[in-house]
Amino acid sequence: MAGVSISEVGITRAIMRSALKILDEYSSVDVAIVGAGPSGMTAAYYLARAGLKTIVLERRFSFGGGIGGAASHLPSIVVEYPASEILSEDFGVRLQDMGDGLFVIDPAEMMAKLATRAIDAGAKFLLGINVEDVIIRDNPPRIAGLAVYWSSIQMANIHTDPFFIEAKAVVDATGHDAEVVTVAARKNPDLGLKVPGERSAYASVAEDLVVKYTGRVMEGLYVTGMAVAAVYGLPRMGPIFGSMIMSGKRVAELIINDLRSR
Ligand code: 48H
Repeated sequence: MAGVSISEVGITRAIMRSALKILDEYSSVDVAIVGAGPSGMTAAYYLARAGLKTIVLERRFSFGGGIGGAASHLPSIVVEYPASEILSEDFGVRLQDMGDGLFVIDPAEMMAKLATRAIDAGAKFLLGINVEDVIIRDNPPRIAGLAVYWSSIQMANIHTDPFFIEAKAVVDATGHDAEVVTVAARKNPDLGLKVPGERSAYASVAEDLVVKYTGRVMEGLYVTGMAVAAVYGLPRMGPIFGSMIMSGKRVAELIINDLRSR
């Protein structure tokens, strides 16, 4: 092709120069969100829109978390008001009104639009990154960032030491296992953190409680989405996603408020 000089080393250098700059730039952020599921991506959009330097760290090579699997692989995601209005107005997602206050959305559209809006607002997504630990400070106890490594290394089950990302706020958006709060609790018993795990299904109650309990677990560490149910022993809701969106928005509002009032 005229004017294009392609060589193997040229391709490699383009990747290295760009990627190492990105890793350098994002080694210190305002907010590090762990998990690119519905709650994490919703939070990322509102945080980035508020001008906070926001990174989303996702173990898989794709975003969406549980959205793609939806309810037993059936191609319809259910949400209720007011998440329906937020998805329509802020994310441009198309909804079908099913009556009884329930709406359905195409899962692929929901995943794509949550991610697009978050990325366009300025959030940086890093895929294939596994978060394995937190950075801790004492006096007063505070979570100050994350220890991460490549998911491929985790899958190969070989050991390497991690690298670090410093953050003013860390968000556990890892879903059912609340992995960030769990590792912080296990490795630092003096923090007094507990992760009892979620309770059996009680959808109407769970939808409200997950949003209500969304927030700060300790200084520097916040929880959103299904991880809230694990951390506070709340019931699960099954395949309805309204509270994931509301929880993501709420955690963003709380962090924006906390970081601005510092
Ligand atoms: C990097 C990680 C790590 C790690 C996990 O499960 P998610 O979709 O999470 P939520 O809370 O946003 O949404 C929950 C929803 O999908 C759901 O499961 C519902 C509503 N269930 C109700 C019910 O009753 O069953 O996404 C979490 C994401 C995933 O993409 C993981 O790969 C990722 O986090 N992740 N990424 N490092 N240590 N742990």
